[in-house]
Amino acid sequence: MKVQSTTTQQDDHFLISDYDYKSTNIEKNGDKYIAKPQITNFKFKTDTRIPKLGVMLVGWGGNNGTTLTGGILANKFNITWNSRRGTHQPNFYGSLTQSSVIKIGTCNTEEVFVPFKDVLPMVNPCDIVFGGWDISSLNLADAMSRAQVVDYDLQQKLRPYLEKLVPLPSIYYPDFIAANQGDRADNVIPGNNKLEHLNIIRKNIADFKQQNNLDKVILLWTANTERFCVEDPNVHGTAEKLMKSIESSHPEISASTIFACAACLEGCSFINGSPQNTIVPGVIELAEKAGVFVAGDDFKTGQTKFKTCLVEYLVGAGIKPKAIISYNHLGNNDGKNLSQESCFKSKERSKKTCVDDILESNKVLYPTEEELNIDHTIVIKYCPETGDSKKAMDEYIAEIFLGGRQTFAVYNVCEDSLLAAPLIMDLLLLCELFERIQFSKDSTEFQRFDTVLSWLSYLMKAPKSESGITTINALSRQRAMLENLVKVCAGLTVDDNLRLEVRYG
Ligand code: NAI
Ligand code: DG6
Repeated sequence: MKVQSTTTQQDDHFLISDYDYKSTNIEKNGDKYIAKPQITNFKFKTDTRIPKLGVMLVGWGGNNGTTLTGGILANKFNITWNSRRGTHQPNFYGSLTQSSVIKIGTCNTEEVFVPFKDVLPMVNPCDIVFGGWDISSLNLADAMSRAQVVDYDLQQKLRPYLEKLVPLPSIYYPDFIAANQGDRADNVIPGNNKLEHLNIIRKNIADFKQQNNLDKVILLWTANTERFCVEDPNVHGTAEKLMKSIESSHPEISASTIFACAACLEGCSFINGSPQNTIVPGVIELAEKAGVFVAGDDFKTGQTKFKTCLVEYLVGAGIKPKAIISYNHLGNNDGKNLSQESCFKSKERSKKTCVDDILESNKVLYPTEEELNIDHTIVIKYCPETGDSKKAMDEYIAEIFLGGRQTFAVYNVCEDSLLAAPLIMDLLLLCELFERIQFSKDSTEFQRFDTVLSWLSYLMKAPKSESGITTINALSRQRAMLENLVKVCAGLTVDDNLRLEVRYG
């Protein structure tokens, strides 16, 4: 795709687009709103050179880590396999960047769509070099068998590639994850000195980058859900305090926070795929200083994606959700870890806060704080026999016209990691792309996006936002935000769905 426009310039290295952003400033005058439309000029500069990208996964030997690595290798080497349903070709279904499309315009009256990945130059997932850590020493072939996610025939075909991949020893603070994980922790960096741990992880990152001749590395936590650390401004509040707390091996510094700090100190962006409060203010300050991004928290894969879609639809239709009861049962290692109350609490929070802003936006349905406090219940049960095939059952009870009730009962079954792996890939590819984009507002100097990369909120259950920026959870708004950003950077028109060119030529 090539954009021909007076507002877009391209040379060998950069694509610069000029965009007049239309917004509306609202002033309150007593009980009246005064709306003042305004236009602000933005320029977006995208470095079109595609780097050699390395990714280090924390929890590489888990269900997500093995499914992602094996799935990408299957695509890279076009490995086909057989199951009782026949012969399968590898694909990237479930990946926003690889398997979804964006409308770029109209040809006569026909709408034209292209793959998301073709709007701006992006890394090909098959070119990513993977590495990482796990507290379990199994090589990735054995770890994939343990995970029981991928069809047996594909596991066998991937074995020669995966058995050479062995996770690095990791740091293990048993107090932060469930006690039932202790029996797999046979690949652990010894000692209790958190500063030494940080330095070892930093060296691992530097070695990985150098040995694989990489332009950049991104770290992503896909290890077990930790309990929340007890956040304290004196311990976690600034970069300096955080480093001091690491030096003194403070008990409330989690393993995930050590990895986040190591990433920042090595100049790598860090993504938190679990719900715990890894990205404390001190980490954000470290990231800011290093000029890298942090993003989180907790991958938004199935049940929550649906929830933020259905609740957006109901509230958008003027229907009032009054209760959401979400059950899950699953039998994989994630479920085993979440069977401990402290870890469940972290997950409960991210699964529960995901509709708050959608409800809060509608003061017709929810005029008071009390009414916003709907009956939203989260239950997770560990049932080993179900393996990675997670069952999610939700009942949504809403109030309709004249005091009537509308109830939806939703049953969702799938391999959790077959949804998570393509989503993880998207997080990595988009994070890398956003490292190459700069913007300038009203002809000021070009700058990078804010340190906390809330552009990725479509992929997160509890999206972390820059301070002062409200979080958006509604799925269609999150997707529109991402789609419009890449379109604007490419010099394309943002679609407001009026379709005037189709209606009136
Ligand atoms: P898993 O339990 O199969 O994998 C986690 C891996 O992390 C294990 O291999 C474990 O040995 C390792 N680990 C634990 N502590 C570690 C440490 N300190 N350093 C290095 N490795 C460590 O779990 P799964 O299914 O892969 O999920 C991973 C994370 O992603 C969990 O926190 C889960 O809640 C979260 N998540 C998963 C989703 C999914 O659909 N699979 C969706 C949303 C979030
Ligand atoms: C229990 O629900 C296990 C969790 O790890 C979830 O399966 C995972 O976070 C995915 O959740 P969701 O709501 O995005 O499908």
